[in-house]
Amino acid sequence: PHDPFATVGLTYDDVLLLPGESDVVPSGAMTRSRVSKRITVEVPLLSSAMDTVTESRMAIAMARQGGLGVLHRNLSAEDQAQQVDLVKRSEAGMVSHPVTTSPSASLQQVDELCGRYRVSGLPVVDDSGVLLGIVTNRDLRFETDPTRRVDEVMTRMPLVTAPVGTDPDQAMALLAQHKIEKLPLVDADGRLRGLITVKDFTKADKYPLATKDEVGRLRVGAAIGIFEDAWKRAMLLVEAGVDLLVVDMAHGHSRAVLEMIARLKAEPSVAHVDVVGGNVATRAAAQALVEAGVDGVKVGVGPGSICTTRVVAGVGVPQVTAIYEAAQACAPAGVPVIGDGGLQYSGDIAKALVAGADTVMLGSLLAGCEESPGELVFVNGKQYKSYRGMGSLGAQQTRAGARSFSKDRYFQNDVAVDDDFVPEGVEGQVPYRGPLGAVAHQLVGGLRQSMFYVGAEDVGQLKARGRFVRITSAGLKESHPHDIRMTNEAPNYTVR
Ligand code: RVP
Repeated sequence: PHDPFATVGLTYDDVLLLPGESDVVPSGAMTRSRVSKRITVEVPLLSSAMDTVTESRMAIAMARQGGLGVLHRNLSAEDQAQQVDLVKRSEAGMVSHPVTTSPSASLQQVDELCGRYRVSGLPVVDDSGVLLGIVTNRDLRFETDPTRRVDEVMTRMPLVTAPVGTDPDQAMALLAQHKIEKLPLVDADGRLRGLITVKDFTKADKYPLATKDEVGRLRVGAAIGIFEDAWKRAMLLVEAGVDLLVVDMAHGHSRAVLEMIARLKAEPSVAHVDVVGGNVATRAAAQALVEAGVDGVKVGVGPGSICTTRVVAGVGVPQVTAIYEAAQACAPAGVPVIGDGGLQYSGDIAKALVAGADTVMLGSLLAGCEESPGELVFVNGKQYKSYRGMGSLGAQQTRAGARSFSKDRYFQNDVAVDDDFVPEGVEGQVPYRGPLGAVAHQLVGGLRQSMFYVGAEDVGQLKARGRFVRITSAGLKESHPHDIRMTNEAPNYTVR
């Protein structure tokens, strides 16, 4: 018979990891994991597809740190694809499709392009792609007239170039020998085929863990929906070079989501892109996504810090149980699980992995970073950044302003007026945290400490060896600093 009280739901604050015998030192712990079937990350952290968390700047920063950003979809498909493009061109061993300019362009246009792509110069090509010269900050430094033409100031051929296929060591030697910063790669007909820059080498040294594709470009994910425009959006994102599509709905266990996934997996032009589906919180839902052919399953119904689904609809599953249940369906099929939402502290990352997740997705923990969209606000002398749910009224209003191209994650795309909208999220602020690098350092450092305590050299061992102890509210109180007046917050601990 139907038993409505079948399971107990536990979340991060209900459990702790048991310490286990350990020969592992934190610095020796390996945090590599899988986001989806074909995408590996050195750091198992993803940034949420939210308009106060992930645009191109955050996605670039996340990939550099060894994680992955998932671009939000509260903007036009064209703008979202443009952000994919920005990430893919940002840094690489080699830029295969460098941004270029033409001899007749104005210096002002060059300046705008350089600013948009954060580059210091552009190769100049003719209509058929033949390299004519290069215009860099050296050529521009003493120019005062922005209307001058590129061909009046550019450094002309012959330039130092290299053939397609030049390896990084040879390229570096050429850059050093000629004391130049950019090395265009050309084919036998003199057409520009790529660009290698000094900056890319220094970045490679600076970000050894960076998440990169086969040709050395940073990886990026992007969220899409299920309504009419979603297919077109997906195709634009794929064209722009996206690595991961996330069919991102509040209720992933629905026919439209499963159909969208199956359709994407059947599309030849998407074959090289992994497709994640979500969000789900039960074993049956995860099983349905697996059967639809997903490369990854995103778990979380209601755990988010800004989410009100569990009180508005009374629906959800506490996140540790939700991850555990989903993993029961995903692990046997070799489909990675993303634990999305509800993480408050670095210790929650290891708890998610032990419960069955392969990576976690973070919103509130990253919204305060310099790289997240939005301005700093001052409140009583402290710095904050705004953070809001994608199901909040504010996010809905942004969406309504762009009604024609973006549809709702909460299945309310027909709602025209604010008064009719039933929000499932709130708007707020989080403390400013500075650059992602420092924040990620604390989060990954915490995970390494977890692995040390559990005695796990890598994520596989963490999953295999990790055991939970259930705690009570007295145990939770004991876990946090208590019975003192805190005089100094730590970089990884603030009172909420
Ligand atoms: P958190 O990290 O706890 O801030 O949660 C972030 C997650 O919350 C997102 O990745 C998303 O799955 C979910 N979310 C986003 N908007 C809303 C909402 O408005 N309810 N929820």
